[in-house]
Amino acid sequence: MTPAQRASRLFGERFDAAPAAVWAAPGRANLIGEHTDYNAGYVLPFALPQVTAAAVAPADDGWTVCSEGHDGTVSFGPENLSPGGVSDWAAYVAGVVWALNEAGVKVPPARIAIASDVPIGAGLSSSAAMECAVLAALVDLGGATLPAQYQARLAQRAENEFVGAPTGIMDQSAATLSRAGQALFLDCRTLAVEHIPFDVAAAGLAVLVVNTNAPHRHVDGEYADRRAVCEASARTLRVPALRDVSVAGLPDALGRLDEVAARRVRHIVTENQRVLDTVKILRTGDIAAIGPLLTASHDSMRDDFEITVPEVDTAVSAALKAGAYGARMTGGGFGGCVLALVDAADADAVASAVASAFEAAGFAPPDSFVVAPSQGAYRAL
Ligand code: GAF
Repeated sequence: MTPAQRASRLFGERFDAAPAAVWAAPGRANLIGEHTDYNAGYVLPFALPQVTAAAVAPADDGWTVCSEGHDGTVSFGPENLSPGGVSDWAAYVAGVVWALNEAGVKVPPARIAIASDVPIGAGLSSSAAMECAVLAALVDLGGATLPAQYQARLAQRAENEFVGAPTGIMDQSAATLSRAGQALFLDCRTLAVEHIPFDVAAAGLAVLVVNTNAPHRHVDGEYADRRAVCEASARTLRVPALRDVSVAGLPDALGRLDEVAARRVRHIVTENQRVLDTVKILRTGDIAAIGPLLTASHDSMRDDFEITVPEVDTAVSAALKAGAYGARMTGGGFGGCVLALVDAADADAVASAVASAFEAAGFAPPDSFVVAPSQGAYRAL
């Protein structure tokens, strides 16, 4: 059963009624452009086939939500709609209701059931998938129409201001705006979007995602720290954001920063350039040729931005050794997933090579799966 069908079934079980609509929104992998979004830079994510589905129907008052894997239901009303008013997983749902209210979009009282096949806590944006599915479902239920980019912005507000995670706009944009067979080239300053052909299967290639299953270590604090260092560095350099430092201007900029800040800034500036270079190559149709840029991005995250962990580095090295064109950690870091660009025929062999390397290193086994670039939020039922 798809997550949409499971959400619909769960709705029936918990609320003894049928949903009025079911919406789905995908997790994402980021092809390249890490930690550049909150520096007003460039990102190039694509949507995963794995989605979170939200089944909804009107209610008399307030909001009642349930989710697969969690007993019972959680209810909240207008009195709970301030940051901290709802905790745990239901905060992502309440945050969406809050963000819509804040934007003056009337949200109908509703019952909501959620099911997902996006791995949780793996750096594949399960939270953005939930926010975007719930948001699209509630907007639909209320009979409103909101531009997709605005929906992404409101979902980000839910995450930033209600849940309290200081993330950028990439994940909610990918969950909302992506198209099948394409990567989403997003300028995080102007929010200009371009869909870049990325039909790996048609090119005889595959994107292998390796979930390292490495326990996330201090993710929230480390993410906030990286963001704070980037913003402080932009102030020192007297630019609005690190996006405004060019590769040519980098040597001068680095000389004005302390050693750690200099490395953080070098990652952001070179990573923005790598996104632009990747887009340029993808436009030629030679997908395999982006491999070295993916690997260079990983090296930069490992050495300069320092957001990788041994499991992630091991997965990248093993994938490259087994013949991947390029490999890198994807997402915020400190655990999570690696993506490797491989010949489709080699995907299983690369996955086995990574598993063997994990065993040799004494790590818990990883989970590997091939993903196709998929579409953003859609009405599923
Ligand atoms: C997380 C955040 F949510 C994104 O906004 C982005 O900063 C990413 O980490 C790193 O590129 O997924």
